[in-house]
Amino acid sequence: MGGEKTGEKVDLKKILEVLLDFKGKKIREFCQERLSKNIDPYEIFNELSLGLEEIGRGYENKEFQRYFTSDLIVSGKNMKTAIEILKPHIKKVEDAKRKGKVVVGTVKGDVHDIGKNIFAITLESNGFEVIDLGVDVDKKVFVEKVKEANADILGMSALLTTTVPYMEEVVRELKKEGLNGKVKVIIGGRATTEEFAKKIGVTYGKDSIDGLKKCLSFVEGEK
Ligand code: B12
Repeated sequence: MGGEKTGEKVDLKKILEVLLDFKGKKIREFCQERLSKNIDPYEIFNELSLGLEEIGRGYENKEFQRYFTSDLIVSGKNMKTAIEILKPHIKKVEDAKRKGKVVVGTVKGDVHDIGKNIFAITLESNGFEVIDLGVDVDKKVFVEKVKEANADILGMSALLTTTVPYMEEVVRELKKEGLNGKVKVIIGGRATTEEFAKKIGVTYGKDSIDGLKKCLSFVEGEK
């Protein structure tokens, strides 16, 4: 997908410096520099995500807390800038006959949307029409939009262990509204697991590329 890998790795220290720059200048320079080296935008997302993981770990470690909520905010904001810069460089599939409609959103109580946005861009670049409901989405809204758009697929994201169970409520609501089987459901986000997906009878996407593959298999299965 996209450009070549040069094999050159950036070190974590540099990535952290870029993500934690509250002026937001370093992230622009970083993205431009990596793009000029013909590095695939997905590879750049992955590099930056390693930094987010590290910040998450340093935040979680209460005994020796290295990062704080302000760091989560700054790194989140910089990652969103990176998405804006990298989005136009993601290769679009040219034979993109419309593959299907996907409603996506982060579930109620959860405002993390970086991964969900990457997933949405991945789908769009590969011929899907995406209706993005944003974050903190209520089950009624998910169901209403799926119906309104006559969507083929519903994609839900969650990054908090406390918001994952809400996905089951959405699935129940879909069943209640007679949409069971009519719309395929895929879940993802750091706090979700394959086991949980199985338990609630939906599909799991480990990352945006795996999610894309599964969405393609849903619509191809229908033809
Ligand atoms: C940035 C960040 C924030 C930012 C979010 C900004 C934004 N616009 O998203 C802000 C500051 C808002 C934030 C707030 C909070 N955060 Co926060 N945050 C993070 C951080 C550092 C990075 C998250 C991220 O974007 N990762 C990168 C993306 C690319 O990864 P991803 O979302 O998993 O997505 C990939 C895949 O999972 C997949 N994917 C994602 N969604 C979907 C959907 C589908 C359908 C598919 C197929 C695939 C898919 O594709 C993506 C790319 O491949 C993480 C640490 C971490 N390690 O993740 C903590 C983290 C998620 N946050 C955490 C916490 C605790 C909080 C707060 C409660 C902190 C507080 N005290 O206020 C609040 C909660 C707010 C709320 N109600 O939601 C914890 C959660 C712990 C837990 N077990 O629940 C984490 C893990 C940090 C930690 N280690 O403690 N946070």
